[in-house]
Amino acid sequence: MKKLISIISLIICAGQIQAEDGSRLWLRAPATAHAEVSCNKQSPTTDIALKEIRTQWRGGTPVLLKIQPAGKSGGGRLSPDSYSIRCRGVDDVVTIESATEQGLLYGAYHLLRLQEMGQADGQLQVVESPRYDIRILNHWDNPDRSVERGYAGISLWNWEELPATVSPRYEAYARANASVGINATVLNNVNASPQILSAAYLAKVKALADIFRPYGIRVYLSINFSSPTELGGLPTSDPSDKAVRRWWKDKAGEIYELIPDFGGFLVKANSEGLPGPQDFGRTHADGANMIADALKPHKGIVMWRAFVYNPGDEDRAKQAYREFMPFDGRFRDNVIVQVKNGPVDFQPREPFSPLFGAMKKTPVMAEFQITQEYLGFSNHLAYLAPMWKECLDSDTYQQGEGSTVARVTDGSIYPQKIKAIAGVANTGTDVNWCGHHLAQANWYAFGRLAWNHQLSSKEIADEWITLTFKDATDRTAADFSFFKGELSRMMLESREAVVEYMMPLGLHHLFAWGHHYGPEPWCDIPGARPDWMPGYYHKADAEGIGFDRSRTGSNATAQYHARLAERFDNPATCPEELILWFHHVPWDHRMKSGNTLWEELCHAYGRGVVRVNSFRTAWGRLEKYVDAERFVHIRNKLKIQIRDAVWWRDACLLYFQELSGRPIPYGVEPPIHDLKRLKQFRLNIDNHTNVSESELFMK
Ligand code: GCW
Repeated sequence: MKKLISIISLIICAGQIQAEDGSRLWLRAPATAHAEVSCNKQSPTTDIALKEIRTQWRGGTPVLLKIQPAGKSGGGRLSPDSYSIRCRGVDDVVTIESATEQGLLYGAYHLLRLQEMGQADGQLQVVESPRYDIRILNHWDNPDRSVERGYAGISLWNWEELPATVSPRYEAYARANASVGINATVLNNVNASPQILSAAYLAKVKALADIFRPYGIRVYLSINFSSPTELGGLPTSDPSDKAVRRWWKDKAGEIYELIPDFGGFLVKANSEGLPGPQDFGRTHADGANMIADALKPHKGIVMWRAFVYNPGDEDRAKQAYREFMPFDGRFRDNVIVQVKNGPVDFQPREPFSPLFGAMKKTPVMAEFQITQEYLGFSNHLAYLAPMWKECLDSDTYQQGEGSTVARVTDGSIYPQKIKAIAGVANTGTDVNWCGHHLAQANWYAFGRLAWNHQLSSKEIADEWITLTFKDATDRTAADFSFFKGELSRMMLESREAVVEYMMPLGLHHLFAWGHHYGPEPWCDIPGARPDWMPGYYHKADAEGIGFDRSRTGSNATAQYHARLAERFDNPATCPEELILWFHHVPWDHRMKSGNTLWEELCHAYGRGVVRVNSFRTAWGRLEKYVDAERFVHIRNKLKIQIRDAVWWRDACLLYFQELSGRPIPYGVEPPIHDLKRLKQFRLNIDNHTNVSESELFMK
């Protein structure tokens, strides 16, 4: 009998224990509550909100969800996603109000988040409205389920099985997004296959859109500009051709038949070999406007990317501005220009793109990269909120002081009809969604910043850590606060650490040929595009290092507002963290610290490695505060990160030392590698997705 009882209790326990595999993301509250909750409207979206609260709210007080017609909320134009949460105290009901069901759902997630943070007791007085109307993920997912620059398995979208079979992950994805305020998704790669617009694929897209809709997530697609030819069989895809225009109109009509709330198209055109209007002697505006016209009757929009650069140009960093500024004000009102945060390409540190604020008559949106193409894939800890905030908080000065990138894109300064922000997703089929448990924080942070760019990186990290780890083991509050403090410090320092061991002081694009993981500052492939070679960017020689973009060089500085141009132009006033972005600096140049540039560079590389080592030590101390599964996973990732940081430091310092001819200063750990061997070393990268143990340290 005794034996039987213990077997039964074992079974019951086993049923309750959830694997700490990261699959639950930040949504870990037990769904065991039976809260009293009601709503004055019934719909699939309010049903979700009701269920979330009913099963998770443990506050004791009943919750009331109330649709409150717009206008009664007072004040200027409120986003339809706005909501309020009110409660006067323990004896009062909690009331969540919004003009829309969507707003109620956001309010529900907010209330549950407060509960998990221990902030939902007593009085509540919350009013929320998002800064951007469109908070969108860009998936670089291909029809064959490979993911360009994806490091977390293959694509979530199982195109082959769709539309007949739908994975439960689709809904889990929608829920995770809704819980952080993300309300839109581009399903496929900007390097788009024309196939995505075929009837067969549109049926699959519709299946996903139907699942996402109740969570308030609209679907968008990336399109290939040559689709009229490639898919439609037309002899041309020239935007001024009548049949081409007709084709796009019909295609839009077909899509909206299936998906009435379809969002629109994202377009990469005349960039990196993709087709575009310039192939027919037309302009970006001609191309974007033609597509905008096709979408207009359905209220769809075009997000036209400004990521363009031609081989052989003197300075890649100048090209987007040069190509797009002449078209300011010449786009239809349902077009928004999507600009990467920096002028080159998602490097660990770049100045903001000069297009922000400069395009005054065209809505502009920022594109951030959540997936870590240039920051160690899903192997390195790199919490990216500080990087995105650095961009959002940068002052463009275009309309006087305080014209930050955030404010010139969120409608505070320019009367933009479309207000949007995009992040290139880091999700895939890995059980933990993002490859690295700690990379989930970047998905979370993108959503939170897209909602409110004034949140601090620390606030977001603390929230995410609490939601993701608080209930992981049986710990006291003091223990958890220690854990949170340590992990939050690691996360907040991590992006700077990556900058230091990869590309400090404004260096950029020192990556190896064939992958963007490891260093190859020496790489020079005969016949390859010069602007794909590290030497194009670092320009290191016996005199010094760095790209002269000042007025004595490429004059990229002139693309910024005069106040910044002046600051960037002068090595004495240029922020040192960007000095090699804007200047070719002699090795013996005196830095503010008193070190020469060479010494400063060495110290930065050295510091990067020291920091990552300190992360490992800190994490080691946290073992008893966290479940074994995630502890080990993160510890192993940190091991890889240290190996790579040392590899970066050694490759860069040893190579640049050949040119500088100066010793590694005292206080910097001397390289452990041999340059000749590093140059011969080829990383065995399996489809760019999984960099496991390399032979780097093998004899
Ligand atoms: O960062 C570069 C990537 C390409 C990418 C391109 C882009 C989707 O290396 O893989 O292509 O940018 O943003 O279009």
